[in-house]
Amino acid sequence: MYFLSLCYCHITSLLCNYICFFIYNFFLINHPFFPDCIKKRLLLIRKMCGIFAYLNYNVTRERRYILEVLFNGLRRLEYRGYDSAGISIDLNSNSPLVFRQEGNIESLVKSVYHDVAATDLNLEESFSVHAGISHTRWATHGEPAPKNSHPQSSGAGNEFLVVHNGIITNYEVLKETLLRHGFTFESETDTEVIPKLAKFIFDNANEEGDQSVTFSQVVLEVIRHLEGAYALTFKSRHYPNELIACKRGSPLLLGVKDLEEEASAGSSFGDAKFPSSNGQPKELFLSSDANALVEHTKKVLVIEDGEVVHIKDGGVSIYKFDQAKNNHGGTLSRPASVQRALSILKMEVEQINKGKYEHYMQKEIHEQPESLTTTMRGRLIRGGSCKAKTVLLGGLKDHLKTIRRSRRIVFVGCGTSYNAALAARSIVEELSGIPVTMEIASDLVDRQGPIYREDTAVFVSQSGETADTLLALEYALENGALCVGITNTVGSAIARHTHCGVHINAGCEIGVASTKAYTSQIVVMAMLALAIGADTLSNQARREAIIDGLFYLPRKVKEVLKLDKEMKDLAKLLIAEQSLLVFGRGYNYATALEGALKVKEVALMHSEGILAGEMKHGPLALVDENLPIVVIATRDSCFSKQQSVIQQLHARKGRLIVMCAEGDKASVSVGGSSRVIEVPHVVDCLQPVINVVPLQLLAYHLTVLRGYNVDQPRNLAKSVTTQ
Ligand code: UD2
Ligand code: GLU
Ligand code: MG
Repeated sequence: MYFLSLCYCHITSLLCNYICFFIYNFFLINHPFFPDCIKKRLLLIRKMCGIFAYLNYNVTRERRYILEVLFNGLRRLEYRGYDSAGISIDLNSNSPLVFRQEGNIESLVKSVYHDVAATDLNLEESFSVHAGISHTRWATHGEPAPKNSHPQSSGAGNEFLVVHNGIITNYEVLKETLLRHGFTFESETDTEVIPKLAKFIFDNANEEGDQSVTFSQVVLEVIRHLEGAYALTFKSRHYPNELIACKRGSPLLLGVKDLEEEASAGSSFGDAKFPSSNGQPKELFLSSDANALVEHTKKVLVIEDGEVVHIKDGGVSIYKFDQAKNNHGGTLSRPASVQRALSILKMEVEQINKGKYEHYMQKEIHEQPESLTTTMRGRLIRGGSCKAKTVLLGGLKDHLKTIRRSRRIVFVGCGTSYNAALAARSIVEELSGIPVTMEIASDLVDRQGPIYREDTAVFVSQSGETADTLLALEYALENGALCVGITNTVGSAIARHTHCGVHINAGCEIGVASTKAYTSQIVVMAMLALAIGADTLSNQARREAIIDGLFYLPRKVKEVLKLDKEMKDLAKLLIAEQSLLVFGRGYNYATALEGALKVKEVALMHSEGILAGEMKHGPLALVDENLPIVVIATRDSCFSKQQSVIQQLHARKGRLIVMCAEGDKASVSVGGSSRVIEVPHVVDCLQPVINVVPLQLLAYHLTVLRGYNVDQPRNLAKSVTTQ
């Protein structure tokens, strides 16, 4: 009905608009025969930001407390996007207040308390039930400014308020239609059409005499018209103390804290009851990320695409949005609810605190001995004398035969994850005997490069939500390859859509520049090589040596972390430089790329990782007595070649910083002029795990000394969920 009425106004206006609208709404949204792959592709184009909502039910909370819960939620999510933020709480149940501010969360906090003081809003006023929503934005449509921040509103009186993570791809046609119906728009966002559409649908239902239309019915009708990717949370003056959450593409979780249960027994997996409206006091949370939930509760529901979650009277109902079913009826149909179970988060609050460290990146660099231990836990079998040393990757054991039979292994990733795969490439080739090719995810999709049924495609992503990698995964699935995921995030899109995979279990990584996830990824891929090669007798001794190496690796990483002070001193020397080159080869070509990437990402200094074998084919022209150059020359089959690279750079008066194995100082410093970083020696294929650590420390200290934001570098977000 609404769809038809929306269409009608277009027919009566511009024909071209009509055609456009028709194509979008009828074909893209409703037509069952529209190719799924195109629909899916649209869903993957999305941005990352944070949604956090808090609803207290039958438990008295002061306004100040509610505000602080929301602010803390946003602080936990700030790493996901940080150009502006906003919040909505109630003045009373019939009039929501909205606060929006550009800049980081602290500027929002400041402006809220400033406004509160200016308007004499009582912070001590308490509510036995209250629904608050908040948002941290990473702009896609419209500059960071208060008017473009979320919540976006249906207009005067804030009848409907929406916070949105993602992109609405058909917002232009929806906006035109709404404009024709007399709506005026204040922001440049795509999001603003959503609350306005909600009001339009709500008003129409009421005009038609359907006074009892529920909040979930309104939202189900709204999302029927939305194309693109989103996580959404709705709040409305017409439905006080209720919240609606839904998603397609972008992640969203519900957290439930049952206060009575907590007071009596404490909760274990067994009693994770689904919240019902039984009057028991509880607190409910919605969040883009488990990070912001874990301090409140571990009982969560990972909301799935197409689900609409309705929180009302302390109960939660879930409705399934069925895209194929179009609603042609005069009134909004009553949806049937579905049953879901809560699950328990395996995350501790300590994991998301900085502890004794000043920055998350610093903490994450220093916790690598522990994160690597966790990555390998239960997966390395180094049994007694009769037991062979082997690895066990639970997620792959049923697929190893297929992988061994594949003609080619294709590693797909972006940024740091690509570098990790590159670091593991040669050991996978060596132990599996299968050719390994490397693909940058976006480039594979751009080229539509050949992927065959006989290929094993391995998708590497810390967050498991990287849009480019997801698109490449979808492409490989369409082409029939066996798709393997390597990700740090259980339940992420890549973990769900791959045929099988390995969770790296590195623990939550909050610093935008990846550090501990990189080393854990390498270790997982080395274990992957060991698992694939496990059926070959000829390389058994080599495999056992690597397993021993893995076993000692955390200890060696602990040793290399002692270089912290030395790297800080080096950073002091380099603080004013414009540029830094890093030369590596073999196993450590990836280290050169990753070291340079870290410096670029956080210290905002130009830096390039160069394959040392390519030196004579161009980069040598840059060498002079000013440009600092790091050369990685640890012990492996390329060592003598790196010695000769050092000679040649020295001959051009290069300003060298050489990384070598302990005890090798004399063999790498020509004429005693270069600075030397000595690192512990480990088995060659694991050496990249050790070698990257001093470079991570260098990037970290350079950033701090140059006065830049370490954890939230300029223009970057933790998970790049946009193309
Ligand atoms: C699983 C459990 C772990 C513990 C262990 C006991 C999970 C997430 N892990 O760890 O908690 O109980 O068993 O032996 O419950 N997968 C993908 N794509 C990816 C990543 C993983 O499909 O990108 C699949 C994988 O094939 C497997 C499942 O997810 O079926 C869990 O993978 P994992 O690496 O966590 O498995 P495992 O055995 O180490
Ligand atoms: N597309 C929306 C905007 O630009 C939401 C962006 C986000 O995910 O933060 O306002
Ligand atoms: Mg990255």
